[in-house]
Amino acid sequence: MRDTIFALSSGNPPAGVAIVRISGPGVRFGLEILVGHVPTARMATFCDIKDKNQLRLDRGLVLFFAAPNSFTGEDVAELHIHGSRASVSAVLLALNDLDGFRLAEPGEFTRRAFENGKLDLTEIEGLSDLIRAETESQRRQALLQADGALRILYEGWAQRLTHARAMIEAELDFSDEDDIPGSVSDHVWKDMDLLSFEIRQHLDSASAAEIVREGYRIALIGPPNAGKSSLLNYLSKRDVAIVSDVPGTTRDVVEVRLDIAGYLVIVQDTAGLRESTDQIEIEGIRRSLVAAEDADLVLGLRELDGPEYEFPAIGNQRIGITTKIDRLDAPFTGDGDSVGISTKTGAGIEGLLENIANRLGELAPNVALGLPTRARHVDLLGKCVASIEDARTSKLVPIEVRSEFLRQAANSIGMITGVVDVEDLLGVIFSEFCVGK
Ligand SMILES: Nc1nc2c(ncn2[C@@H]2O[C@H](COP(=O)(O)OP(=O)(O)OP(=O)(O)O)[C@@H](O)[C@H]2O)c(=O)[nH]1
Ligand SMILES: [Mg+2]
Repeated sequence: MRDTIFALSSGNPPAGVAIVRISGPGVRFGLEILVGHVPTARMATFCDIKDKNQLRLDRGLVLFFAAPNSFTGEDVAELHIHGSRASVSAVLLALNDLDGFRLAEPGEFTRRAFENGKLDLTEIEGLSDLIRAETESQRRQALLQADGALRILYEGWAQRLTHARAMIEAELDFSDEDDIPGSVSDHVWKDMDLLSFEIRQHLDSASAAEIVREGYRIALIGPPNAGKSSLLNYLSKRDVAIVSDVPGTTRDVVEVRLDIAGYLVIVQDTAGLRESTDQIEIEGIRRSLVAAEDADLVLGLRELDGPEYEFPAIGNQRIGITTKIDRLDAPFTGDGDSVGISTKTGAGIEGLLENIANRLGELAPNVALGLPTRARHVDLLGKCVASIEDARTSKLVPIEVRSEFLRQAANSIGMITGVVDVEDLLGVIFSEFCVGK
């Protein structure tokens, strides 16, 4: 018989309440021992919780979910106990004493849910993202995916591929007879053309999804003493990086995670760019350039009236910034199209943040849909499109071969949702979870 697994599913003690979750064939037996009976399914019941020697450990709400109507699809119980270290460990020890019970491995509850067909892989990934979400946009994207936005989309695509193959096979079977109109096959290939277009369009939004999930990367770039570290400290409201008037203060890339307009933004402070003979500084500068290369947005900082400076041509998008505008007696009126700021007075920084928020807002229309959030989705969808294109364009090969290409396309989608054998992937996906999920 399968083990019955248990774990603390809520956060680390101490807390007001802690939730211990139990799943498996031994749940009813465990409840008989711990609370003296199996409570009515889905009804919160206030109970004393005792160990197998009838020693009272705690009291709290107990919930029972009968299979298959539970998160895992097995019998499940939740014990809502006091969230102290001692209460939690007493209850976990008591559970461990029961025959066939053991502590769950990370992600094991979710794995059982997958094995029992409760969730597909994209929903599990959504759940994993939801548990880690730090910002509004991450929460929205993850919730959508956990609710099945991608599953429904991908299952629909897989069905169209299956349908197309069925039509092709039918044509094969009846090809001797003249009563299969050519328009059936026309219809099939038209739909495959459309499907390939839809998937490619969906793939176009992968970078927006990645920015939401992984964060929008901003690199602060510029000559020494431009005020890069001062800006990082100002934005993070902390003394994260060392600020000094010695040029070449920053060497390592220092990063902070901020929430701007509900998006996760990762701001990276970098070493000032200049010619140098110092080995450590040269390495720092190399890292600055890598950060700029990888950034979604580069802020090019230069101090007011500072020496002329030619920015290296790197980075996707860039905003030029003139710093230390507090040194002016008059308001900053502009220097080309650069934005003026001062970390001494805060001047111009509100406007800079709005500028960034607007750029992030341009991603938002996409984010309302289910997007491919992981490299493996993008990878497999790319393979799917390639197979559909092979099927569509290989007009000289036997129709069976074209049908086989469509089978491969459906297979790629099946690997995303997990209906096709993906044993080697499962370990990776479930290891993202903590114990108790
Ligand atoms: N007046 C004024 N001084 C500033 C401002 N921002 C930074 N400074 C000063 O400029 C000097 C350099 O600032 P940093 O933030 O260390 O400059 P950096 O670009 O990180 O320099 P490196 O790390 O050497 O590349 C420090 O003395 C800061 O106090 C500002 O807005 N106004
Ligand atoms: Mg610095």
